[in-house]
Amino acid sequence: MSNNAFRDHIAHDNMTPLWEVLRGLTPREPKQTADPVIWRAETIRQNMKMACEVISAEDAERRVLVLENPKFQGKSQITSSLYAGIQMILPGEVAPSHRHTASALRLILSGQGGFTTVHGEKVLMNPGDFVITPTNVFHDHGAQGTEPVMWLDGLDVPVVQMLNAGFSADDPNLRQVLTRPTGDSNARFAAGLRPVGDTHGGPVSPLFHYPYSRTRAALEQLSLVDEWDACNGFKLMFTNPTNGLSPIRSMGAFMQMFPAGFKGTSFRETDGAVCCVVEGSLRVQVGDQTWTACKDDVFVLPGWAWRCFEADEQCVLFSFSDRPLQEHLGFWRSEINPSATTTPGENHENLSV
Ligand code: 1HN
Repeated sequence: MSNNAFRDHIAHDNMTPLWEVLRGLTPREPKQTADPVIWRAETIRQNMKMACEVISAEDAERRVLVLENPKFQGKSQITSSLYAGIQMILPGEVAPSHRHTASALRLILSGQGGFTTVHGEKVLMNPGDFVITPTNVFHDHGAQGTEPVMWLDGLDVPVVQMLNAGFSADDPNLRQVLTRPTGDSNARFAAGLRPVGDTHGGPVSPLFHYPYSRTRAALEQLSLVDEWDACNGFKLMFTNPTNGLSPIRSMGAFMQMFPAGFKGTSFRETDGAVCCVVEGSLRVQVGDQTWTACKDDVFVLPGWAWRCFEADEQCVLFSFSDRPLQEHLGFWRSEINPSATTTPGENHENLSV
């Protein structure tokens, strides 16, 4: 019997020969599944302006433009494991309260007066702030100032879909009933203290608002004292204060600073990342693409694609990825490009990490 005839024969029994698919199942190294793509701030703003004419936040439930990777058309994915979108809310609008299994993280891009209510606590959001909505907690958004408020959303939707573990529910109230005063979680958990007897410490962070003023000050201090990393400049990750891990276990979020004149070493990491420029501008080389990314531009660094950063002026960059998930599973790897031109000392140091 020929190989083909054999394959067809056992297909009727829902079986298939492993020897025909083995290499595909265990590739020698990760294949690039996502394209390196950039969404320019101006395009985002123009399309969002039109979206505001087309639908209200309440009718849309969430007025969001999904950033879809061309490699995942129709799938609402920006990488194989991440969802990203840009959300806008106009003064006085309500994005109704709901909850779902997928966790969300947000980077506020523009506008004063935006707020989100998470688990009964209202949080005011300013540009540069990092806010999370942990798994399965009610959340609604609004804008109480005079300006539209826009932010970048990141969710672990593709992971939840892959595991088929998703639930969702609408809140009977359009807006949540406030059960805790604004600032409560920050007072309890952001001062290097935590209430004695507190039962947090599980996978969900009790802290869900990380103001940019603090993030910026931390980066500034790092840059005054430390040597910069040859690939990533000065890079911080957001943490859950009760365990030092990522506030969302499936996604990590980072803020990094590249000093003016930074010329980075080429490297790659297995986690695909979504990046957004918060301050300044950055020259990015990734795969076969080269961009100068400016404020509020959003771009994708596909997992295991070579990337390299250069900054003529100081740049602050936000990013999120599935790194904590990969690290938890023991999958995460990084590598410096062996053909990268670095000073011998730098290269040696980084390879030994
Ligand atoms: C969601 O609930 C929000 O709450 C934003 O702001 C984006 C994308 C997919 C599924 C749920 C939000 C979302 C989302």
